[in-house]
Amino acid sequence: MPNSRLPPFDESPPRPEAPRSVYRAHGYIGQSGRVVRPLPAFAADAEALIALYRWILLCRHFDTRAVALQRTGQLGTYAAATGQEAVPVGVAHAMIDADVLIPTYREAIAQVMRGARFDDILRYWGGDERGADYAATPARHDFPPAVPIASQVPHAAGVAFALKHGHRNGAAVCFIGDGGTSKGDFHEGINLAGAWQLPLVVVIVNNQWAISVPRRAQTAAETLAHKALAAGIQGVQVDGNDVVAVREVLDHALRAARTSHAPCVIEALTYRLCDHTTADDASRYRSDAELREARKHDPVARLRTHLQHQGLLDASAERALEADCEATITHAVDAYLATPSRSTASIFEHLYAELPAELVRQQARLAETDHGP
Ligand SMILES: Cc1ncc(C[n+]2csc(CCOP(=O)(O)OP(=O)(O)O)c2C)c(N)n1
Repeated sequence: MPNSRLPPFDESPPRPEAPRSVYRAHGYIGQSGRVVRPLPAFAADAEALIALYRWILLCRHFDTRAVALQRTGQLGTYAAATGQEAVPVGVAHAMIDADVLIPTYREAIAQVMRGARFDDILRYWGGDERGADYAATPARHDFPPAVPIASQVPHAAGVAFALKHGHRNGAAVCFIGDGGTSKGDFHEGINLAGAWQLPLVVVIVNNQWAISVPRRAQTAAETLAHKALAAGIQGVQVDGNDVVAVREVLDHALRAARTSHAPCVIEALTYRLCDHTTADDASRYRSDAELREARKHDPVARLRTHLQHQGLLDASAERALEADCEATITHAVDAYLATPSRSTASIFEHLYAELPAELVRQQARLAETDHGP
């Protein structure tokens, strides 16, 4: 018996013709810091460019301090973004409040740009759940970092579904690493976005390494953006060390997602200049020569050189900016270190609205044996 409640196939929503190839987005600021193509309108504004530079610089300062805190036993572990800062900064800069950010463990700066605080991020990595409880919007309606690899992509498709069917003018923006695109969850999430035409933008941060596994050993796909084609959605490659290009590509993708629910996969080409996390030693699997070569593409140096060439950043302005970043991060570190620790029992507080029986048992057992911090 056919199920009369299911619509006949020809009533499914019309879909745009599926893309047949990926496209490579234009670059704007070349490796030498010179403009290689007229800048898009937003970047013609000197203040906007300086603001982007400040975020990129803040990210680098924060990472340096967070790693130092871990090395001195004051932070659990940490995943720095050194070398790939232009991706999260360009992405978050293009987002509007109605969008929803679904980050991994390496996009702290994007979270901060959306209202999380640096001291929240430190609390999170220090093992304190309060570090994922952001007070300010839009960070408050965003997701906390996903540590399981790729599980966030189906979640993001669900967010995009809710945005579309709740008639909200926003898109879901999901980050994933190059290694994460080998996982089934990635394909499942983008497949759903294509089938249901969801306002989902997936940003693949291709930093070339999944811990010790290089991109070339990970997949035979020509580019990671090509993986979008199997889902019937557009794949785009962009120079992830050119913050203007990242910002511009995201702006287009987000507008299309918000206005016509067109999903998109964007592969941002960049490089992780640091260890995978503070628990890693990248020199065990990566050559010095490769690292030296990658340093020539450093996004911080590229934007700084560009600003200097344009006469937008002289030595004293740069010193002031560096001092400002250092003071901001010091303030956050002080707030983190001054946070009173919580009782061990608090580990039960943020998991469930109602604790399952087994956890109730464990909680009672802890109460019998725990004699305070
Ligand atoms: C489901 C799952 N499997 C394995 C791991 C262990 N793990 C942590 S990071 C990582 C590699 C991730 O590489 P990539 O996706 O390229 O992201 P990157 O860390 O380079 O930003 C792995 C396998 C995990 N966190 N989750």
